[in-house]
Amino acid sequence: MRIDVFTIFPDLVDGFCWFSLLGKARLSGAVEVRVHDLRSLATDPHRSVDDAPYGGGAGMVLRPQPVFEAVEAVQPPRPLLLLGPAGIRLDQRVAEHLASGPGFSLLCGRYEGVDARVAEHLCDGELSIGDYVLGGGEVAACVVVEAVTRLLPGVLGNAASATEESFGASGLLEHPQYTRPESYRGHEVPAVLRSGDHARTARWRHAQAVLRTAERRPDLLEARGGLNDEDRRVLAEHDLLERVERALDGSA
Ligand code: JCQ
Repeated sequence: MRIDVFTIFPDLVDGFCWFSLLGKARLSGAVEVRVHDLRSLATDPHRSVDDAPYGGGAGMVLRPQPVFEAVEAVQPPRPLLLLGPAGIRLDQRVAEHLASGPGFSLLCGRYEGVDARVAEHLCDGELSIGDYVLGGGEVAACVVVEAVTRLLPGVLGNAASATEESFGASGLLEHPQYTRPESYRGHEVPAVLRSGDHARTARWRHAQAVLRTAERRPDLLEARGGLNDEDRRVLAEHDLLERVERALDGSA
């Protein structure tokens, strides 16, 4: 997979993408991240990329010329997506969709915005990472690259971890995880996890995942069609069915 990023802070995005899992994915060839400096195609002596808005108002707007020419010089993989709060929201489904193709490109907006002709006549869509405003799209680009890359074949050490986790096939939040020691400051690891009974452990984890989702993200449980027979069975086994039903009633 190839991902191209257009930004006025290329070192920020490229640097982030060399860390941890992402850096390893680049070294292994699972992903090729190409970061391009929008300023490199600014032609005026001051290499400016922004200008005052027509119609007046505060702040500056990213000019179309450096953006169009930077993109045209590279012919990056499509879709080319503008990052900004007006875009469609990134979620796991969108990340999976992007991970399923051969590549895509990201354009980082900045200032009070980007000349509207860029979104209209150069980009293929707009992508948001959430309902808040950032100073620029760079951090959002890092989020998108990381969320997509970890889904690529061969990137996660454990092939199961991408599907077993939150928002995987189950549509549930993850069950709680514990590691050593058995007792920390008087707080014990649940006995079932130390019992060696793998079937009972799996049912307890399932019950915990449903409980967490019901109490913290009832909207996710609703979206997967509420509780099924197996959910009810493992919840009843652990005396959690009434607590989960109360949580779901309270959220309706
Ligand atoms: C991304 N959620 C918020 C800031 C204008 C395209 O125009 C702009 C882009 C930005 C940067 O992106 C975000 C963002 N997802 O703020 C202002």
